Amino acid sequence: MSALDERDLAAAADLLSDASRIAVMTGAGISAESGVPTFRGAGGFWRGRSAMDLATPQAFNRDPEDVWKFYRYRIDGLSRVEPNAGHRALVSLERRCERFWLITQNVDGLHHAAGSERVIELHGTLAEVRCRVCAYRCPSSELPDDPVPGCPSCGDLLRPAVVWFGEDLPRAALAEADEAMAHCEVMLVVGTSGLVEPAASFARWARSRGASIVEVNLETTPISSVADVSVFGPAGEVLPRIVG
Ligand code: BJW
Ligand code: ZN
Repeated sequence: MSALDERDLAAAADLLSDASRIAVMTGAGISAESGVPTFRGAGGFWRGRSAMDLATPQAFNRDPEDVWKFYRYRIDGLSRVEPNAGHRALVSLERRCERFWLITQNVDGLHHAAGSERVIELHGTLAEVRCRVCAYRCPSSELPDDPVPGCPSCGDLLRPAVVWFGEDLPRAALAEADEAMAHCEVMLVVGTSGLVEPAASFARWARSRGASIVEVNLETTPISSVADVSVFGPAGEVLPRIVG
């Protein structure tokens, strides 16, 4: 890994320290240093198959047992991972801001585990499961052991409480994200490939409403083209240096 660019770090730190209304959006990259695999790139495979092919309602309807094996593996894995310095830096940022929004695409619960108070979970959570049909929901820790768990309320199938491709995002989360983009002075975008909509468009929307954009990633992404500053480096090293 090459050294961090000190000028980019200073520019990002200046933008953040001058702002009191900050929105942060995180993706899988912030949890990579905790050992949670990302979706795209070398880490995005499970038993040789793309995670993307399993994260669809079509895959679940076709073979729920197969999709449950993948999600049980991930739910079980979460008991062994912990937040890293990147998650913790965002807790400090929340404490010092007048207004703060933490929007995450992640379903791993690590922002909550780090101590972030209000987290807007755009793509749901692995901490809960829900019925495919009725309103039944319960913690994943109460998931029955069956290969294809059934709903105790209506008898249909339980599924992870995450958002798959082609599904709508939670309405309340989208409304809060919209409020964040309308009111933030700076939007900090961390560890996302910027390929999955609608989250991929948030930085552009925030910029069109007057916000400055700071990006933290290992590499250039589509978000880099709208960012005022892109800092290239691991979030666990960069965030503690730029949030003060
Ligand atoms: C580091 C690092 C380190 C690594 N430090 N950085 C408009 C146009 C075209 C298509 C659409 C559109 N609107 C909607 C769509 C369809 C679709 C979509 O976006 N498709 C595109 C792929 C083309 N979107 C949807 O279907 C969404 N629903 C929706 O919009 O409903 C209305 C609608 C439907 C259909 C048509 C039109 C409207 C739902 C999206 C749900 C996404 N769900 C998933 C799975 C969640 C459950 C699970 O976990 O299993 O969410 S997919 C997956 O991707 C997951 C992630 O949250 C999401 C984003 O991934 P992320 O976080 O960016 O991770 P990676 O792996 O891609 O990138 C990691 C990054 O970190 C990289 O850049 C690394 O460099 C970096 N990195 N280590 C810093 N240490
Ligand atoms: Zn049900």
